[in-house]
Parts: sequence; structure tokens; C-alpha cells
Amino acid sequence: MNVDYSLYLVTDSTKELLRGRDLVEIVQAAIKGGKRNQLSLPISRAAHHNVGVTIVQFRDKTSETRELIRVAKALHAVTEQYSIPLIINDRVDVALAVGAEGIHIGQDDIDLQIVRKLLGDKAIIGVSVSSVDEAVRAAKGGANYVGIGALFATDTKKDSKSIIGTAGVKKVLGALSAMDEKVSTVAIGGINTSNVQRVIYQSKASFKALDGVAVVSAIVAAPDTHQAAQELKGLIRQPPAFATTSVQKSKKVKDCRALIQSIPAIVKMLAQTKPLCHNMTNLVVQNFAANIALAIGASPIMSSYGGEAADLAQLNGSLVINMGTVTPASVESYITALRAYNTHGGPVILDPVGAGATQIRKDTVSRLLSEGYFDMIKGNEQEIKSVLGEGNVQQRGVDSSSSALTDTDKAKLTKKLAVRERNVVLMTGPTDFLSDGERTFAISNGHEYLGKITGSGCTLGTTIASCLAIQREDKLHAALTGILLFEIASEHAGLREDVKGPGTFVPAFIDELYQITKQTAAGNYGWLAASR
Ligand code: 3NM
Ligand code: MG
Repeated sequence: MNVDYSLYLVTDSTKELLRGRDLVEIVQAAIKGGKRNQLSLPISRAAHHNVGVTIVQFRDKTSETRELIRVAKALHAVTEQYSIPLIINDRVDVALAVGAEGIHIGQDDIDLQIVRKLLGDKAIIGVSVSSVDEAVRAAKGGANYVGIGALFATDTKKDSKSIIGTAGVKKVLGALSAMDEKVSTVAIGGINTSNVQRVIYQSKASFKALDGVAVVSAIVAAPDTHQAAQELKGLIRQPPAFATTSVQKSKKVKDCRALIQSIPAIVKMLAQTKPLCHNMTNLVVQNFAANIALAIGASPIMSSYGGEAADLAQLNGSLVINMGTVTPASVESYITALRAYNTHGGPVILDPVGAGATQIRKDTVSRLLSEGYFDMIKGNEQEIKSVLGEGNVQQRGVDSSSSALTDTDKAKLTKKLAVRERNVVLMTGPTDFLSDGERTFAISNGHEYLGKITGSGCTLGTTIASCLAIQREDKLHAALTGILLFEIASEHAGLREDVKGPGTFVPAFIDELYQITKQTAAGNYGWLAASR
């Protein structure tokens, strides 16, 4: 049975969502979503694009049986006209009464085996799951698809047992890909036009991607059903703006030395193009970060007001969100800016300063990760652990402290977060660990004075963000460039005779960054020989 799950509409019959409109008409408009404007689409897309939603589930938790059957019959007449399946939520009797193509059951509903017996082999049976265990059980029990959720908190279903995020969906996909049973997958809960591309992108496990997304309010509550379905369908077919598509996995340079050889090109380009580096950063490092950006040739703008981000995001620069001075207002600003940059594909770095120090910071990290995509996350060991939700990290203050982990463990954690978020992760420390989930490197450069001044981690974020604005295709390469530039300059500064301690180190460090950048632009790459 070849079912297209790509845009799965789940209906809702509550008054608030219907606003006096007829459900059957809404469903008809949602199915026709892509049809009316077909001619205005590029031919290549129009060809396999003749419908809006591709499958419909009738879900009504309150109506009487007679009414359920009446509406289901009317819906089936519409779905049959377009040859798409109608699935009935929970009610086998209603499905049998109208000859629907399938049933969707939750964990507390009728048993899967019984449904199969009653509806037969051809029926499409879907099961709601929110964990690997539930998904594996559904697959073994012969489900045709699983609805994985709740992805995000949603007003449509307030009793969701757990909010699992893209990380939870990815775990389920990973487990299902290792099974012999073929089961299709859709994610559900809070999906809309602002997040659908990211959900599909970030949920992908190495061997398995979602077959579709299921929505209720994004279509049923939309002011224009037809347009909402069409817009969602268009977004599903295209990768998000921040996805790196032109560099195939196999073509990415895997060898660290080869990557280092092509660092000068990025540094040169920095000086030539002077990309905008937008910093939403803490009060302590504003001035220092701006100076560091200038020293390497970037154009810093220190703007913490989210309202400005929509304009700034159009200038081809990058964004650093450093949550060192977090307030209720700043969180909203971060989210506004994050979305603006995600829409344009401008790279965004999260610096989760003191992520484990307070409950507010932990909540802020979860909220940010569920509201947008970070091309990179950089933090010290405690911060990365806290973002991962590993162990019970209680950070004292925001500065890094010594570690009990081995280097192998640190590399593993770094890679784990990069895989989970499908981005680049940098764990800073005496040795830095950098991973994009496929390649993991350890870097042992940097002078000890970096640990004795304030804002060295934060300004490393600014440096890397400037490089990301230049090298967008291989983000790991951009990060490696930023780290080596920053840390080797610190070594040059620390070794200078006129540097007597952290105080004299700061201006010398800015000078050395400036000198290295200038030398590179002039074709002198000698400094890179110090990379370890
Ligand atoms: N099931 P919206 S969440 C019907 O987690 C349903 O299994 C869920 O509505 C689950 O698209 C949900 O409006 C509601 O967020 C999804
Ligand atoms: Mg149910």
C-alpha cells in the first residue's frame, strides 16, 4: 500500500477552531490546497504537486455516534473524490460504517490486534507514540504508521503526556530504522509554517526521515485553509534556508590538515567582505566583543533588541545569541532574532552562558532550542552537558571549572549534541572539542591568559560567527577557522615580552588578531603552523 503521508490533516470539531464554518468544506479546501494555483508553480514542482493535504484523519472526541457517522460519510465522499485516505480516530464502528480506509488509535484506546482483525489487512492503522518503546511495540504489532508526539506543546491537545521535541522524534526514527518491520512516521504537535522545515530537517536520523507531518490548527484554524495547506506543502518540499545542501556528505573534507590548509581563504575573505556580525550578548563583553570583531575584519553590531533583527538578518551576516544577561524581555528578543535569521539562512550561534547555573537559564535553553535552529552551539563542559540534559549539573556561577571527564568522553558528548541538533557543537576547555556529528576534532591551542580574563569564551563566539558568515557550506570548517585564529593569536600575545599578565594581555591579544589577519591577507600563513 503506497500512502502519501507528507501532509497529514487531523480535523478538530471544536467551536473555537471551526468559527461557524463547515468542517467538510474546510477539508475540501485543504485537499485542493495545491490545485488552484498549480499553474503559477514551476512546472517541475507542479508535476507531482496536485493536492494539498495528502491524508485526512477525522478526529472528534465529543459528538454523538449518529453525528460522527454523518460527518465521516460526508468527509469520505470528498476524500474519495481526490483518492486520498480517510482515517477515523479511535472509532472502529464509525470507520466500518462509512468504509473509511483506516483507524488511528492512541495508547489508551482499543488494541491494535483487535482493530486489525475487525478491519482487515488492507486497513491503514496508525498509533500515537511518544517514546521508543511505544513505537517499537506499534511496529511489531503491525501498525502501518506511527504519529510521533507531542513534538511541541500545543493548545489543540492539552493532555499530551510528554513533549519530546525533535530530539525525541529522532530517537524514535533511529529505533524504527533498525527494525525489519516497515512502518511510516509522522510527527505531530505544534507544527506550523514557522517550524515545519526545521522539524523535518532536525528530526532526521541517519537512516530515516519523517514520512510526513500532521497538523490540526495550522490548517483548521488558519484564516485561509486553502492557502495554509498550499504553503505548508511548499515548505515541506524544500529544505530550510539554513540547510547546507551543496556540500554532499561524501564531499565534505574529512581530514583536519586539509581543512587547515584552506583556512587562509576564509580569513582573507573576512577582511575583504567585512561581514556583519550581529551580537546579542551580555553586558560584560559588549565592548571587548566589538573590538575583537573589528580586529579580524568583521563589522560588529551590538543590538539586543529583537525588533531590529528582521532588517539586520537581510544583510548576509551572522548572529550570536549569548544568554549571559538573560531577562524575560531578552528571551523574547532572542527568539524574534533567531527566527529572522533562520528564515534568511543567516548562521546563528548559541552561547548558553551559565546554562546549568539557574532554572531560568535551563528553561531558556529548552525554549530557544524548541523555537529555532542554531547552526552552532558553543559552551564549556558544564554548559554543553546542561544543554544535553545530562547528569545533574549544578554550575556555580558562569565560569568554567575543572572536569572529571576524559577527553574521549568530552568528544563523545560534543558529537552527541551535534547529532541531536544536527548542527556544529564546540566544547571549549584546555582542549577544545569540535563536531558536526560526522567529524570530531580536538584542538589544543590557546594561551592560559584566556582563562584569566573575562569574555574570552564569548568573544570566541563572535570570532566564529564572523567566520560562519563567510563559510556557510561547511560550518565545521568555519568554526575551526575561528578557533585557530583566536587561539593562535592568544599564544602570540601571551609570549610577548611586554605582556606581564591578564591586563596587558587583552590589548596585545587584539593587536595579534589584527596582525594575523593582515598577514594572511598578504599571503603569509606561517601562523597556522602552530595549530595543534
Ligand atoms: N495528537 P496542532 S498532539 C491530535 O501528541 C494530537 O499525539 C497529539 O494539534 C499527540 O497541530 C495533537 O494544532 C494535536 O498542534 C496537534
Ligand atoms: Mg485516542
